[in-house]
Amino acid sequence: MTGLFITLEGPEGAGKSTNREYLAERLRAEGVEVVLTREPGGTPLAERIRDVLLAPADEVMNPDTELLLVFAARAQHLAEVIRPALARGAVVLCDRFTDSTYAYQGGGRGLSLERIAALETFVQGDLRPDLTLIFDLPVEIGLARASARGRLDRFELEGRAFFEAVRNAFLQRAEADPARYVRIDAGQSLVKVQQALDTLIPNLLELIRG
Ligand code: T5A
Repeated sequence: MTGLFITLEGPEGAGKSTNREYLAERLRAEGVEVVLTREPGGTPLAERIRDVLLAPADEVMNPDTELLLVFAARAQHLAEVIRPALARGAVVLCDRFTDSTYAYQGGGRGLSLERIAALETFVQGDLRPDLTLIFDLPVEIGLARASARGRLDRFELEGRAFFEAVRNAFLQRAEADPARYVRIDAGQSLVKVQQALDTLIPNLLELIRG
């Protein structure tokens, strides 16, 4: 049995965590086993790597270090959580995955996409998400939502140009592969976003039940 791997992506404050819970509730109500997880993180060791990635620090993190830490956390997460869950037929709902690496380390930091792709294959083999929901919204709205929560993490301290590049990278990836990506207008009210998610549920159930 093989499960279904669904990732939720998008810039800061897009509502990925909020809507991950919503989707999980809707699928569980249909009797589906759902594993909720996130990146960077998802296991105790990967969460420690997350802390290193997100904590503001005086020493500037080299972009290659950042890239390797993201994939180190991912290797642990895949081995401990994602692959076992998929092997037993569960639906994995993951808040961020490798599209975030293409968007933040590729688009934001300007690292080579070929290098990211090489690490993607090294760490994941041929495993890719079955479906990716891109929660898209104007940068200023997302940053306002994120900063309303208080202290900013190391990424949230970046400037507007960084986040515009991140957003564009997500949109380009979505446009290049419409079979895998669904763009959700995350700048609308939460009720409207969740109405948009509701329309996806019948298709998701069809995919899950094969
Ligand atoms: N990263 C990650 C990389 O650089 N490379 C990688 O490969 C990976 C995997 C992780 C950071 O790591 C970077 C990217 C990130 O900077 P994170 O905390 O997981 O950080 O990600 P964030 O995007 O920063 O998480 P946020 O919590 O800010 O965003 P979410 O999850 O998209 O938003 P959410 O659901 O927490 O909502 C934020 C606030 O907005 C409200 C919510 O109630 C909440 O208060 N909200 C809405 N308000 C109005 N209307 C709506 N439609 C709303 N939806 C949510």
